[in-house]
Amino acid sequence: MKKIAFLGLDNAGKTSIITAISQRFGFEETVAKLMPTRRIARDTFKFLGLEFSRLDFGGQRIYRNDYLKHPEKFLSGIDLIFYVIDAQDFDRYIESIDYLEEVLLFFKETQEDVMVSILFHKFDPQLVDNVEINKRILTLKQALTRYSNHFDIFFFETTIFDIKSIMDTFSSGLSMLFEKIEMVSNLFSEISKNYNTILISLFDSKGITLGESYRPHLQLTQKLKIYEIYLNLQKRIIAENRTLFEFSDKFEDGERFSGIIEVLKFGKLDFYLLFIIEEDETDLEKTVSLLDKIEAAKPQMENLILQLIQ
Ligand SMILES: Nc1nc2c(ncn2[C@@H]2O[C@H](COP(=O)(O)OP(=O)(O)O)[C@@H](O)[C@H]2O)c(=O)[nH]1
Ligand SMILES: [Mg+2]
Repeated sequence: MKKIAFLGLDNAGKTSIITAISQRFGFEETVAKLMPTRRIARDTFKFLGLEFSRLDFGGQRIYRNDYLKHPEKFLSGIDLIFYVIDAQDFDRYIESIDYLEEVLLFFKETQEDVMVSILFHKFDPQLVDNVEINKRILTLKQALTRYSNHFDIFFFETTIFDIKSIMDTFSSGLSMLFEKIEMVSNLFSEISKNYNTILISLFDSKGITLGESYRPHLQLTQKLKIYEIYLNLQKRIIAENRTLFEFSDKFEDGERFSGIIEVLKFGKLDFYLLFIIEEDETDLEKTVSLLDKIEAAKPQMENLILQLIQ
């Protein structure tokens, strides 16, 4: 059993993030009704056949004091921390860093191995080009790099208004716990070279990415378009009990693409393979045969997944 902890001050957005991850569709209503978390909320989930315990540490000061007073009781055995900072709340940056520092001190002293993902959360879409918040986040990142001598630290910007930012962050964090997982992305970039690939990606049934390879310079709006398609397809595949779906669509600029989503079954575990390529408008036959060719790569992929499942 692996242990994952969501830590940070109260109101940072920890419970919202967990809710978004576990629901993925239509979580807005649940998030709007969230109450402050009392003490520690726990749930479990499975990834690659391995059981994970997910701990949501209520961030009120009284709880924080309690955790820090008995860290061996609360923090011991954690494999991965998602440390959530409310990026919009400049006034509490210092308080948040102080808390992180104390948490990390425990792991440093006990020499327990822990991975740390730091989330600059509430980085909402309308703030992406905001100079002030970008400057503040950058300063904070610079201050935080001093921990990288002792810990594997990774930074992410997230917002619940972009579910992809959350799922990508969660997937990256989890994949740090699986050494071999990067082989999936490596295989995909190899395969991509042979076709006019826009995206090859492998998800589990909860939407956690095992690996992906995008066409270089794919714009954010294009990525989001693809992600929206993927979410809808996954919903339909489940609702209609299908294992395969072919589709064709276009980006805002008119560029057309074709894709296929296929369910790969391993015992009780389902994985989703998404393959999207540029459409060759002069020769649609060619596009169709390309989609066939992904079949050729499947044995390799299945072999890889088998190695990853615990
Ligand atoms: N603007 C914005 N608000 C958010 C975001 N995520 C969470 N919130 C809000 O932040 C508040 C605190 O969220 P909650 O998940 O309870 O924080 P927690 O105390 O860390 O668990 C709630 O009002 C949420 O609706 C986000 O990405 N952007
Ligand atoms: Mg909470």
